[in-house]
Amino acid sequence: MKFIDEIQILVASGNGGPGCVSFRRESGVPRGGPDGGDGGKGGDVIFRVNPQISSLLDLRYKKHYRAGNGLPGEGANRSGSNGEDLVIEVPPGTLIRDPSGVLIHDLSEATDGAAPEDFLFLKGGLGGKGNTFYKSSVNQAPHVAQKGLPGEEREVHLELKLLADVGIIGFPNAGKSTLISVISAAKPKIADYPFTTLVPNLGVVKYSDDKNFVVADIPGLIPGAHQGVGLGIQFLRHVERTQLFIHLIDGSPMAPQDPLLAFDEINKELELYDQAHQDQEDFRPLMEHPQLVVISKLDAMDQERQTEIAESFQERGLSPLFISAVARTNIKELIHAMGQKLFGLERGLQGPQEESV
Ligand SMILES: Nc1nc2c(ncn2[C@@H]2O[C@H](COP(=O)(O)OP(=O)(O)OP(=O)(O)O)[C@@H](O)[C@H]2O)c(=O)[nH]1
Ligand SMILES: [Mg+2]
Repeated sequence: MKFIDEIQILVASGNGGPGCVSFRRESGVPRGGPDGGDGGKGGDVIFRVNPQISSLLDLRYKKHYRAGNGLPGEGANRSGSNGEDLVIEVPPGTLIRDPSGVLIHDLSEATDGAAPEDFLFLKGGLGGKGNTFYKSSVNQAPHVAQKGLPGEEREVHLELKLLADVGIIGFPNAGKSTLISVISAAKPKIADYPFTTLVPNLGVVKYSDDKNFVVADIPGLIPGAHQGVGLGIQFLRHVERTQLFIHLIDGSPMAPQDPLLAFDEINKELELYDQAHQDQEDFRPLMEHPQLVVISKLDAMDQERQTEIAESFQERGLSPLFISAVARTNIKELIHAMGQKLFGLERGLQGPQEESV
């Protein structure tokens, strides 16, 4: 199954209704004056954030979305009804782009946490004037009325970036899904072969009584990912807006490559991805995200191997955290470290109270 997080649709605002040509007909009044009403206004196209929606899935069944047309004006100076607005509901974090990729509007949450306001994208066409409008001292019986103005039609590309705080990145099989399954209620598929995860999984991690954060487990990355090799590339976009990466590296002796080499290869991919996307106006370089370096599968390595791995990273000035998701070793410590990175600033850099973890 493909994860639908991007979709292209055609949206159109409604046409204005035509004005009406009509004359009063009353008994005893042989030639009544003009009484044609105005046409109704076409409906607008509005994008609205609905926090209950978490994907663009619901929009995939239809390609064309049209607001209602304004109805024609009628006699007796009755205006036509306005066309119904088209309200397209999207999940928070949806970006609206034109088909060439230029950002039209960002429906992320407002910075104060409030839901973003409705985005009026296309206005409906104005209704035409009825012939009453054209009555003047020189033309008492105008036989003209205005056509309504046409609505607008635009192709738009909707894109959803998952709103996760933390992204777990690493090679396939590193244990990313296993980790998210022990720190959150997420229940992703876990298996002993690469590319088990085909779509991102989101999990909410409880940090303290009043603080949670969202972690995203994405499909594994491999060299060449930035050029589309493997699966991971299309999902790097999802972690672009996270504030923190867990860089997870398989430390077990069965790992296909040396942990430090694996670490470097993934970072190289991030760098190449950044180079390829640097011209995009709203892009946040992946290499600017702080990383917590985490070595997985501690239960499967002996002390000697652990020391070796630790030393190789220390030569780079890095002190990775060793965890075992299976044995639940250092999991609390990892959650604590994530929370400190995420909320440390808010708490004046003092970090959380020990007992709140
Ligand atoms: N011994 C041990 N095995 C682990 C641990 N964590 C994960 N594994 C195993 O490693 C394998 C891969 O785990 P996943 O969680 O599916 O790995 P992933 O990184 O999500 O893999 P992809 O989705 O393919 O990218 C599975 O066989 C897990 O049981 C751990 O802490 N200890
Ligand atoms: Mg996985």
